[in-house]
Amino acid sequence: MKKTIIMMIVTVMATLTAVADTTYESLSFSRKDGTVVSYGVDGLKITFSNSNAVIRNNETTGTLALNTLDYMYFSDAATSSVTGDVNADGEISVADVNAIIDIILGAEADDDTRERADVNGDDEITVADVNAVIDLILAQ
Ligand SMILES: [Ca+2]
Ligand SMILES: [Ca+2]
Repeated sequence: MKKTIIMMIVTVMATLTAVADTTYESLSFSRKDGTVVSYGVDGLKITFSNSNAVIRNNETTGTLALNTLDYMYFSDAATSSVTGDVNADGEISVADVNAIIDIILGAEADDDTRERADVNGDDEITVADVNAVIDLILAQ
């Protein structure tokens, strides 16, 4: 019995240590329709008003209707299921055009970001992806 309790304490402490050592970079929101949007944790603030969550960080501001949200989670990389949303802020905008251009010009980007930057899905990040995002912006 004593051994079991000690093992449980060790397990809990190991888990807490693991959590404390993990640096999460994004808070992701999964919507009921299956779409996901992420916000970087730098300067992250969430306020609630009029049945919306208003998410602000050092880069952007987003509004999510609470009744469309399924769950949220911290993750070590930003994710977005919106095609063309390269910077994973939930919107398709000129910031995503800039993100692709930065990658074309040699800026470092993680695999997830590179995957999002390949908007036309031909496994290359080129000016064709810039055009694809511009088309998406103009189609909004
Ligand atoms: Ca975006
Ligand atoms: Ca491409």
